[in-house]
Amino acid sequence: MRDPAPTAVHLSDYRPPAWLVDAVHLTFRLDPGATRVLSRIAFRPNPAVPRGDLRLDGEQIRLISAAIDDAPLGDAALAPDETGLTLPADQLPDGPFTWTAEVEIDPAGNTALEGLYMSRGMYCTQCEAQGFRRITYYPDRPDVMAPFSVRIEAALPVLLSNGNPVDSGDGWAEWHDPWPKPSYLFALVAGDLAAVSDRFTTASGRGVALNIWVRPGDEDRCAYALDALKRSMRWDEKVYGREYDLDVFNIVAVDDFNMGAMENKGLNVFNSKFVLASPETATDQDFERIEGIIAHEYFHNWTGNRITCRDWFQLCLKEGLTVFRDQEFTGDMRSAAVKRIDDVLMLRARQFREDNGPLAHPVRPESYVEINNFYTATVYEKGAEVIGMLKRLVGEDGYRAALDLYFDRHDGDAATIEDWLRVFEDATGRDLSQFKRWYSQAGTPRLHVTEAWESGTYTLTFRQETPPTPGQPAKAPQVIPIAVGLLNPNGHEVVPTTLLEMTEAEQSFRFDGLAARPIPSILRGFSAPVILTRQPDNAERAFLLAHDTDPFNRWEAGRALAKDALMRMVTDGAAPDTAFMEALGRVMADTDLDPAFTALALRLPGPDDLAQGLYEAGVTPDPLAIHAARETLSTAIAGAHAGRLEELYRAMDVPGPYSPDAGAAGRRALRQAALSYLTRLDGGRLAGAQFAAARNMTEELAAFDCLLRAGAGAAAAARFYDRWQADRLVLDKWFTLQAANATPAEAVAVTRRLTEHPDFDWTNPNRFRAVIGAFAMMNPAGFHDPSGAGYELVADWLIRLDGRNPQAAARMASAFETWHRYDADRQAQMRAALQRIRDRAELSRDMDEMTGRILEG
Ligand code: B3K
Ligand code: ZN
Repeated sequence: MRDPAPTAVHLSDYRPPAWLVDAVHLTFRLDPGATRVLSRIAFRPNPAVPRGDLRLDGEQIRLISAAIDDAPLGDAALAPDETGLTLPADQLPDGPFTWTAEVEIDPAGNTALEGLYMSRGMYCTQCEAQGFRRITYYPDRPDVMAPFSVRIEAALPVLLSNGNPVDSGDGWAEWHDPWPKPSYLFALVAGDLAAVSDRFTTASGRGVALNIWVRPGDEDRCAYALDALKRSMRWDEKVYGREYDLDVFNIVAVDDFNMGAMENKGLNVFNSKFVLASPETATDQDFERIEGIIAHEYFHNWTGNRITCRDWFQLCLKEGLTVFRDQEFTGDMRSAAVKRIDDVLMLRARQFREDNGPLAHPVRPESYVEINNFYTATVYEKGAEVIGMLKRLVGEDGYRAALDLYFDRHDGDAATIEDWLRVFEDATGRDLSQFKRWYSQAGTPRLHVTEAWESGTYTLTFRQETPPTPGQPAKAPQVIPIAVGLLNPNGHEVVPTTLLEMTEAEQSFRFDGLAARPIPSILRGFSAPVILTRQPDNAERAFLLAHDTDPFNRWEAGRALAKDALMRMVTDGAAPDTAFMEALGRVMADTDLDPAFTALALRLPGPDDLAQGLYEAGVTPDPLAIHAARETLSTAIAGAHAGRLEELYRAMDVPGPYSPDAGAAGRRALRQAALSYLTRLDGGRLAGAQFAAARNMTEELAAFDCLLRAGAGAAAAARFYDRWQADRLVLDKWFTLQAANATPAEAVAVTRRLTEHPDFDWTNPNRFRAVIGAFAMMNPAGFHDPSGAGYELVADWLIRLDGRNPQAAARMASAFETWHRYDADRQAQMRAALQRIRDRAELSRDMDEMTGRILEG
C-alpha cells in the first residue's frame, strides 16, 4: 500500500514535549518472526509547558497489551493509528506515571533495515532517525532523553545493548546505560559473534574494555579498527578534552546495513565494510576510511550523544561538527594538506552538485517529509565547512574556548544551532547574526574578483552572489572568510596568508607598500565553500603550481590547468594542452613533494566535475565527449612522460611488509597513478605483471582496475573472482570495478550482466551499491547513454529496491539530480525515468519526496 499522504514537518512548528521520560526498561524476547518487546516507561509532565496529550510513536508493531500504573487499558482507550497512538491529557494521571506495554515485531520480515532486523542470522538495530518506533511505542523524538535498562532473552551466545553490562546468564543478559539518551541512540545486537578485545585507560584513569564483535572467522581483520579506536579516544582527550564515559565500548560489524555506521551509545554498529581490513583484502583507501569512520562514530559520543539535537532540523549540529572533528583527526594522523584536498574534492563532487541542483537545501533545512532523505552532503560536508569557517574567523583559541563552553553549558542537552552559535558569541564576543545565514541559505556562493594595481597598492575587490535555489529566490550577503597570500613575480611570498573577512555584497581590500604587482593566491586552504569564478591565465596558474606556499592552492592551480585543458578539448576540439603537460612533468620531477600530493596532482578532474564546470560555463555537457577528452588527455600525458612515469613506478615501490600508514599509502598511490598512465602505452603488460605478483589488495585492485580500463581485464576478472568469490567485501570491489570501468558503449550491457550474476544479491545494500550505485555514479558516460538505456536500468532497479528498502533506494535516486544540466533528449529521458519510479503503485514516502523534489526543482 502506498504510504499515507506524505505531510511535511516544519522547523517553525517545533513544540517541546508535554511529557518527559525518567527511565526506560525494555525486555526483548527475541524470535525471528515474533519478537516480544515489553516496555516500562516512567513519564512525568514537562514542567516547562502546559499539560498536554501524550503522543507515542509506533509503526509496524502489534500492540498486545498496555497499562498505566499497572491498570490495564482496554481496547477503547488504545486505538493506535498507522503511526502511533495518542493518550489524551484528560485520561492521564496528574503527575508522574508508568506506562507498560507489550508488543510484537517481526525482525526477519523487516527488509527496510530500520528498527530491529536480521542480518544473516544476527539481530541488530538501526534507530536513527526514526527506527525506534518500529520497536515499541515511545515518544520517538531526540529531545526526550532517558536512561535505559535492557534485558535480552535469546538462546544466542552474545547479547548486547547500550551502556554497561549488569548481569547475564544462560540465554539472557542485562544492560544499563546511565547516560540519558534519545531513542535514536538505542541499540541491540544478538548473535553468534566473536570479540577482538583490548583495553584503554582514559586520561583520568578510568579503565575501558574495548570490543569489536564480528562473525567467527573475521577476527583477524579487526586490528586496524581497534588501533584507530584507541587513537581516536586519545586524540579526543588531547584536542577537545573529552573522555569516554562508560566501562565498555562495543563495536559490531554487520553485513546488511543501510549506511556506513551508527554511533549508538556504547554500542556502535558498523557496516562490516568499515571495520574489517587486512592487507590482503583491503586497500589503502579502505584503511583510511575505516580510520575516519571509527573516529567519526567515536567522536559522536560527545558531539551527538552527550549533547544531542533538539529536533531533526538540527542534524548538522552533530553531523557537521563530527565530520569536522574527524577531518581534523585524519589531518593530524596523516597529511593535513592531502586531507584538505581530498575533502574539497568530495565536497565539490557531492555537495556542490547537490547545492546547484533541484535537491539544494540549507545546512539546516526548514522542512522535510522523510528525515532520512536529509542525511546529505549539505548537512554533513557543508555543515563541516561552516564550522571550519567559524574556526578560521575566531582563531584556534577562540574555537577551543567556545567548544569548552559548549560542552560545559550543554552537556546532557538536546541543543540547537542557536545554542551552538551563542557559545561562540559568548566565548569570543563576536556577533554571529550574519554568519548564521550559512545555516539558512542554500546554494553555493559565487565569488567574483577584480584586481587593481597602482603605485605600490594592490586592491582586490570581491563580489558575492548566490544563485536562487528551490524556495529561495533571493539571497543576502554571507560572511566569507577569504584567506589570501601574495607572491612577487620571482615566486617569493610577500604577503603571507591573511584572512580577509567579507561581509558585504561587494568589498575591497588593499595591500600597500608592494614593490611589484603581486600574483594573488586566493582562497587558500579553500577557506570557504564557494565557487571562485576568477579565471587567471594559464601562465599564472603554472606559476602558482610551481611557487605557491599554500599546498591546497598549489594543487588547485594544477587542477585549474587540467580542467581548462579538458574543457577546451570538449568545447573546441582543442589538442591536449602542452603547457599543462609540461607543468605536470615538473610536479612529477619535484622529489620534495609528498608522493600523496603528487598522486593527487596526477589525477585528472573527474567527469562529473567537468560536467558541472561546463554547465556553469553555459555549455551543455556531453558525457561521451567528456569521457573521450579525459581518455585523450590521459594518453597524451602518458606519451609525454613515459620515462618519468616508469621511474616513478620503480621508485615508489614499497618493499617489506605492508603497513597502512600515510607515508607508505602515499607512495603506493603515486605508484598506482603512474601504472594507470603506463597501461595506456603497454596495453596492460606492467599491470598484468603487478596483478600476478600483487603483495596486497591495494596492488591487486589497482592492477585489475588498469587492466579493465585497457579492455584487457577478462582473464583478471575470472582470476579475481575465483580467488575472492567467498569474500563478500572483496567481491563487492569486483562488481564495482566492472560496472564503473565498462566502456561507454558496453556499460549498460556489462551492468545488466552483472545484475544477472548469481552473486548479485540485490537485497544486500553493499552489493546493490557495488553494481547499481557504481554504474549510476561512477560511470557517467554509461549512465547517460544517449539511448536512455542507462536511466532505464537504474530506474528498474530503484523501483524494485523501493519495495524492500525505501531508504537505500531513495538515496540513490540522487543519481538523477543533474537532469537539468543535459540536452533536451537526455532531460526528457531522465524525467521519464523519474516519473516511471513515481508511478509505482506502492511508492514509499522516501522515494516520493526525493523524486518529487528532483522533478520540481
Ligand atoms: N548518524 C548516523 C547516520 C544515520 C542515518 C540515518 N538515515 C551515522 C553518522 O553520521 O555517524
Ligand atoms: Zn555522524
